[in-house]
Amino acid sequence: MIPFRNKKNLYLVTSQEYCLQKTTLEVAREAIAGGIDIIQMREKTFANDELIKLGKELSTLSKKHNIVFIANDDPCLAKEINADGVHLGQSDILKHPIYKVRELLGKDKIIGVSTHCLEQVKEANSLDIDYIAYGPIYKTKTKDYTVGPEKIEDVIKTSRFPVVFIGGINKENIRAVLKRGARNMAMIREISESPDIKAKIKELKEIINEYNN
Ligand code: TZP
Ligand code: MG
Repeated sequence: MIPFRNKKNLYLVTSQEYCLQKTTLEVAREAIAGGIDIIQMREKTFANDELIKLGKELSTLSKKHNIVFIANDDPCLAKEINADGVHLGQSDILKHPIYKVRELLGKDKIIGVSTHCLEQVKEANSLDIDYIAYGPIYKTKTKDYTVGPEKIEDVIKTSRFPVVFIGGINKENIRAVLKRGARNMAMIREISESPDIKAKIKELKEIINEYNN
């Protein structure tokens, strides 16, 4: 298992759709200036050549600033752009069995898997992966259901991996997630739609740092 570099991580999931007037690359640059810890490229509308181009740019940028960079959905893309790892959903791991992904990427890369219930959290414990995501905690634009914050403590206790919480998290509700023990938080809109991304990241990290260990 490759641990995250930090104990608490603010994790930006990119989406050009929610970048308002900016490009994903510009949003990523501002997020890095604000102190983001992890960036995942998740661009559902991009063609493969666009993913490779942006992916290589984000990969180079992330390495320069010592940020963890993860590609979404596709282990081969992750390898091609030299990402630090790949994030896979429940349907992706049917197409790409984890042992094959591990074989392709090697032991020094990060593999993350999405979970949406305690059963999937338990199943993930038997996989050769490095972290899980759990959500959507609150209402979000990319999913038509929520799992709520109620099981956060159980998910953390059950998982042998670090857990990243995702889905509708913003500066108004983040304390409810932190109060239940969450320390890794992923967001699209709260960061990408902010008119001052650098300030937003600082503000979110200050709130996260109000909570110990
Ligand atoms: N997986 C679960 S919720 C979500 C993904 C990719 C979207 C999170 O976006 P936002 O804008 O932070 O709710
Ligand atoms: Mg996926």
